Amino acid sequence: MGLQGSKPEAQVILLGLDNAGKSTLLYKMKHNMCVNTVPTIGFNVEMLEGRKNRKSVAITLWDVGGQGKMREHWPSFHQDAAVVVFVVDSSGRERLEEARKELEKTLKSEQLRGRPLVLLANKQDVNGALTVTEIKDWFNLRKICSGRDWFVQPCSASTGFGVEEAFRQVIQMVK
Ligand code: G3D
Repeated sequence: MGLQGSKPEAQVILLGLDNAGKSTLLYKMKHNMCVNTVPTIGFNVEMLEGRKNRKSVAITLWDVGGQGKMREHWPSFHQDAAVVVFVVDSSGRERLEEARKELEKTLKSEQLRGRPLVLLANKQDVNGALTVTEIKDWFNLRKICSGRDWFVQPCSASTGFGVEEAFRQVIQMVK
């Protein structure tokens, strides 16, 4: 699946625990506006276009549901993914360990070997949200991302802070 035409195309998967803000981010990137979301059952998909080296790049962004049962299906989305985007609720310290385990498991997937990771430290608008440095340390990113490009982008899907930069990072990571 992809956009028609001669533009380079890439599949990007948007992963993260339920409630991390994946759907809100997807629609913020797409429409640059806030929408009310409902928990993702199955997946949402959007086709977006960005520019890299003055060329147009089309990406298909798959928002795979983060609820327990759906996580079993994440591997079926791995094969064609050019970039992995992992969304973290930076304000929800009590679920960080669960998120860390899921990210580690995802990065161990053979099909994702060497694929770049963009970690979105979402919900930065919430008081007390973890900073990028805290997130990098908590997730031990230098270690678990050895052998792949990675980047942490602070953002807020609610206010739009960092969302454009996040999208630009994703486009830059597409090979
Ligand atoms: P998911 O797709 O990862 O499951 P959603 O997550 O996009 O459905 O978002 C889960 C909840 O977090 C939603 O709130 C949404 O509005 C909120 N949210 C998403 N991003 C942000 C953010 O950057 N800041 C804040 N403060 N909230 C955010 P509800 O109340 O609708 O469940």
